[in-house]
Amino acid sequence: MTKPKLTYFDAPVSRGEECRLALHIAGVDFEDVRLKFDAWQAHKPKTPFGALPVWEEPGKPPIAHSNAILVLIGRRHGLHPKDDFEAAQHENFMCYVEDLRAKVSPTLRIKDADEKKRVREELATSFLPEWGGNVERLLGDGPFISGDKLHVADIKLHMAVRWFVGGAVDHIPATVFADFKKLTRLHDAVRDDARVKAWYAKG
Ligand SMILES: N[C@@H](CCC(=O)N[C@@H](CS)C(=O)NCC(=O)O)C(=O)O
Repeated sequence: MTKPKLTYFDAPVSRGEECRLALHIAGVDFEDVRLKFDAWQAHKPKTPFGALPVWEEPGKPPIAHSNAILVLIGRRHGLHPKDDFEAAQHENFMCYVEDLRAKVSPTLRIKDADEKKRVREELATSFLPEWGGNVERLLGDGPFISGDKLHVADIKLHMAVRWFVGGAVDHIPATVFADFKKLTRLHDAVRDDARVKAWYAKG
């Protein structure tokens, strides 16, 4: 291995994509390893905790967990606050995105269509509005968590909102977070960042 490497599934989503975006914005030259889903079971035992993303640097042990990877990138490249308290505020948002994923991701594996609809509709009327409201109350004048500077935690919140705004999650309305103006503004500000646009323009 001659340069650092991020391994995730071959899809521009979730925990892997937020790490790729952070690395791109930070200007890190990294190997973007995209694992096909059918290669996962063979690869899983080679990862630290049986999950992706995984970050590797020459001569160092691998790092797992998206938040650990994001904070490492953020600290090194000015995308995570230097002040300890402000950093913890950012990390509480990052952990809260993981709470959201822990609620919604298991519904991807529900096989029964009626049960999936029931569970997702319940999330759409209870957990998700509560989640959005809690984030909204903690956001300030924006557009990002710490004003006009984008950090890794903003990327993470953006990815959480982006999951739903396209309407790709059946039974969860694309408008589930629309009432939360600050959260929507943050999502849009990350989407419209020139570096983020450049990442998607690469194709
Ligand atoms: N807390 C971990 C969760 C990692 C995780 O569950 N990753 C999913 C993909 S987003 C995964 O590897 N799923 C496959 C599996 O668990 O077998 C993180 O933030 O990275």
